[in-house]
Amino acid sequence: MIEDWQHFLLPYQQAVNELKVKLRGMRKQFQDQKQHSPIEFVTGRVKPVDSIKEKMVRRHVQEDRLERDMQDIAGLRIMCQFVEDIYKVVDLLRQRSDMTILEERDYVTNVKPSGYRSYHIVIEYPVQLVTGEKRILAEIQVRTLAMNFWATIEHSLNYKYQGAFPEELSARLQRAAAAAFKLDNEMSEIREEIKEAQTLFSNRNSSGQVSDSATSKERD
Ligand code: 0O2
Ligand code: 0O2
Repeated sequence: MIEDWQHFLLPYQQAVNELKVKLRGMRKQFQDQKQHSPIEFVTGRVKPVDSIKEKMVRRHVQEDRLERDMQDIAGLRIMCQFVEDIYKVVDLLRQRSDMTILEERDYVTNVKPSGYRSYHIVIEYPVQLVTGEKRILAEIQVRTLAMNFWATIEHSLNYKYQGAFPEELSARLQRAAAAAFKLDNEMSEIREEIKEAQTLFSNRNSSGQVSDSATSKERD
């Protein structure tokens, strides 16, 4: 029995904190180069203990297998503007020497029956502890803003209905997923135009001619 969950989760919290800094640093570097960043923003969390326990029961994970069999105790999310950016981010992650990719699940191309889309990467990440190095698993979900919008809404509805959606709601969620897919396609079509406009805007910003946008603090 894990008695001290706080102790168990400490390396995971450290990994999430470190990875958030590193992934947000990638965005900063693109901005510094006055280039379009394939990363729009990054979030991360350690799975709450109650969710870990619930998933252990649902997936029949024994406690002695928890560290290996539950891959998303440390979870990071990378949001992108365009579908193409997702694959750019995945390539960038593949090139890094500070993490090892163990698995990739492409739900962007292979959409889940629910309508869920995202690119999932499971990594092994070394955390430096005072007791030595510990290699933990973490899951990085890479998705567009539209995919994130849909997944966030669907996830909260799932809490309410435990996956058993009324038929009407289920049909609406399917239509919403299709609309998000269409939005991503439309944005991809005008991607070069948007990127050019954004580069122009950020150049003017950095030379101080135009005031900061309302959301930039949040994203940086
Ligand atoms: P809930 O109920 O899940 O919405 P910061 O101050 O920005 O450095 P902070 O305050 O920890 O750090 O927040 P951050 O990193 O911006 O975002 C935390 C949120 O990210 C969580 O919300 C999760 O919703 C979401 N999140 C990020 N990655 C994952 C993931 O891999 N899986 C899941 N399930 N969620 C993720 P809350 O606040 O924990 O609450
Ligand atoms: P959380 O923290 O509540 O998000 P499984 O868990 O059985 O679906 P597996 O093999 O563990 O499958 O991993 P998978 O499918 O690669 O990724 C699971 C995670 O992807 C989920 O975490 C969700 O964050 C996300 N996800 C997968 N399918 C859906 C979906 O249909 N809708 C939404 N909104 N998110 C989905 P958890 O475990 O649910 O935890």
